[in-house]
Amino acid sequence: VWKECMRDVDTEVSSITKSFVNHVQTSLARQPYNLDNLGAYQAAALSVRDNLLVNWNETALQYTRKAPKRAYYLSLEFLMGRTLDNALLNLGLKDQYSQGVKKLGFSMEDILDQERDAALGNGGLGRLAACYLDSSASQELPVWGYGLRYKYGIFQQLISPAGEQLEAPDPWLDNQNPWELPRLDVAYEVRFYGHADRLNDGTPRAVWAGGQEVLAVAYDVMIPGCYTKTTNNLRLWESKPKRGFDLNSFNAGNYEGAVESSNSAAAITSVLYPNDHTSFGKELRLKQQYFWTAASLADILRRFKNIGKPITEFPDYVAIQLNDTHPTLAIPELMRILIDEEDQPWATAWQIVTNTFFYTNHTVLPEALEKWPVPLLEHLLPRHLQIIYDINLLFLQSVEKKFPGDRDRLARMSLIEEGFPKQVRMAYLACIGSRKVNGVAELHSDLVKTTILKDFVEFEGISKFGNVTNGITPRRWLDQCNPELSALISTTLKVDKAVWLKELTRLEELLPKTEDEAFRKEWAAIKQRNKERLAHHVQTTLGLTINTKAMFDVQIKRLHEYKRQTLNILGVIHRYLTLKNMTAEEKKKVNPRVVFFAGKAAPAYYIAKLVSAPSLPLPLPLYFIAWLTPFGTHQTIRLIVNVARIINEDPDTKDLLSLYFLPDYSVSLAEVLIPASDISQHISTAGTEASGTSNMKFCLNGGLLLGTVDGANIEIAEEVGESNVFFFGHLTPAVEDLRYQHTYHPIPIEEKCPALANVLNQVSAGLFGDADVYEPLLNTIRQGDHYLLSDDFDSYIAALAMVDEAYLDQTEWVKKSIRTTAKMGKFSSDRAINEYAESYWNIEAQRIA
Ligand code: 26Y
Repeated sequence: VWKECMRDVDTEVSSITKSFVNHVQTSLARQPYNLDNLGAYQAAALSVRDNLLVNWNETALQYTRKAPKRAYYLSLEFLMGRTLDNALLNLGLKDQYSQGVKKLGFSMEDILDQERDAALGNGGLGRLAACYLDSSASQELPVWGYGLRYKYGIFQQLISPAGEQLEAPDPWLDNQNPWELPRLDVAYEVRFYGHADRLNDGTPRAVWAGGQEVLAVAYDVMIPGCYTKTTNNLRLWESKPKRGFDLNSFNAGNYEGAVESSNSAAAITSVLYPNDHTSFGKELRLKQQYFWTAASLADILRRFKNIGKPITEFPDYVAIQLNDTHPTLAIPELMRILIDEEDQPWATAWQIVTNTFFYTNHTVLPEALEKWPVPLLEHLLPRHLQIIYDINLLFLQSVEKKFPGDRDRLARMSLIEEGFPKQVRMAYLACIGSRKVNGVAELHSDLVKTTILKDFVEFEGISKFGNVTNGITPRRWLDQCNPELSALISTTLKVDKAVWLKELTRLEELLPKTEDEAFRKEWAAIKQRNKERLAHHVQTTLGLTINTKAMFDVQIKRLHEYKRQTLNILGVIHRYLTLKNMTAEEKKKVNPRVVFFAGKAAPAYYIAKLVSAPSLPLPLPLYFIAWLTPFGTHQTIRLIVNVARIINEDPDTKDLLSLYFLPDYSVSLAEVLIPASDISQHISTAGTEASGTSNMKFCLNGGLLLGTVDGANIEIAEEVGESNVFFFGHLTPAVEDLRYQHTYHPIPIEEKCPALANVLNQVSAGLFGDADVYEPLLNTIRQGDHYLLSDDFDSYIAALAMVDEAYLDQTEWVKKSIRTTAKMGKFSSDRAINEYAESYWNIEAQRIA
């Protein structure tokens, strides 16, 4: 067969097999006859890459020739997942390749399964960046991503038999990565430390010299659009020592000293910080942020200069989107370049800067808002601190002008927060340095405007502040993860998926089909097969047998107090206790339920284990915080695992209720879980989840939503109709008052919510073992209860009961499911990215011929 394939080049499939065999023999230097699945994956990937490269080169060439305005998406996280399947689908080559590898004795499914996830992100913010790249390319928009090429992505999560989260490094680059192109010719020097001396020559210029210089080297990742030639670029920077090692120390016999600086340079991009929503003020993290923004800006500037326009026209050719405050140093960095290197007056420089940047806020939780200690900045980036102080001075002068004598306001709005140490408020810097500021769902954008940036709205005017509701790419989150549903939609709509995948509102044409019984049957059968696919996955990976006749109830997301996985597990215990008290007759009416959890908790000590970077002695409180944070969420995992152990073995209940914590949640696992869900939970305390995006993914796949009136849940309900979602809990305006009550007029939990008190007491009594371990977690609910579990528990249980009842009427349930999918058009990331392109960046689609 192999020889035959080499000869036959007439058909597309044959040319695929030919290129495959060619890569096996040349790129991999292996023999075709004893190739394993990993080798087959690599050969297939290299062959697909050849296709992408042609388009990628063509795209780059045309952008250079036409020099349109471009946008750059700066994100410390890109949670890409796997690439091969996505590339095949976007290129429209999946069937051909499947046939090709089959001819050679491989199965496409096995080959796809060999690929490791590129997991360079924590969660929502990183996956959003990945969806936006897919949409930019698919919409033919000239958008590049800039990020870091971490050697280790998000840690691998293992769960010990006792239910503890263990973290192992994720050395995702250990196998060769066929999707990146090392660009050793694209490199920039980045400086740290040293000293900054103002010239005091009547200009604002200064000279920054000395310190440490490291090299940023580019690695390019091709981003193919769906059914278009456009193939954009994601440029990831790797840090390298500027010189290999210090020859003097080496000659003096000091080997460790000789490699020290090279080690510390390499450490910069060694590992993704695994915390989202809790900022620690660590030096290495700040180094990452500067290293990445400096290299990206240098690269963007070089490209702009090739056009040959005056620097004042920079914002006519460049828009830069800041994905949260993580790249905010780009603002003082561009000021530094314009002033110190381009010799621009301050006002001109500030004009350019504030017309170039756009800032997206992704959270209003105080612990996630970045603040950098002034002493740390002064030490690491002395020139940038000067510039930040200058920006602040001029800014506060203008505030004083508008609100004369309002000293409180000046203190509130200052970029510098007083204290020990003083800290720079990065969200404020991002806000005043940008042209537009946006939140990620209607409610969240309103909260940004009325809480954390209220003073800035009053000062700068409301029109600077907007909303772009998040979106998800239907390519990965429907066509790729749920091929059967995708095929059914194409048949039903009587259009090729190439059409509706890019015009997602066409899903509305499914609506009349809710009344078509044969269609409903087919719809339900696909859901059932997806449940079986998940069960098969769990069986083969964990050896557990799952009841596929049950309702599948899923909560998958980072573990966080505010996301309230604890509420879910306490609800499960409540259900268990209720079942235990039922008669056999009563139990007959109960629909079986399987509850799935997955998600990673921020680890306590992780970075220290992976890198040993020199660290500036920080003030004690900062160290202290780093010791304290993640324990609650670790206890929640432990509780889930131990509850599962008891419940899944209880002969009285196990047919009606079972529970699984699937370890090592990832994009690839999500692709199996989401299409299998009947109901998914998005149950954050109102006002805390900025948007959520997995809620959109579940609904797009016909899963119903159980949630609070928070984030994008609200807009989903607006689209699909409130009768098709299960809402519960207090609303955002009530939260502040409730918290006040908890602090100043606490009501004992026995009185306030007896059902919850009973559940907590059973856990305390040791029903699930380890009673002592859970006590701190339970006490956060009994006292303080910052996330209002005791306020929402009763309505949560009521909502769960409504789900049960609705599920009994399968006809009506399937109708809800179809309606939900049909109304998800708004949540395509194509819509979102077009809003950014039109309302903010002012860029246009470029047809690549
Ligand atoms: C400062 C540092 C510790 C930090 C690192 C990562 C802070 C925050 C983050 C990540 C935040 C994040 O993922 N936010 C999520 O963004 C999604 C996309 O907009 C939203 O859907 C989701 O509600 C929000 O929590």
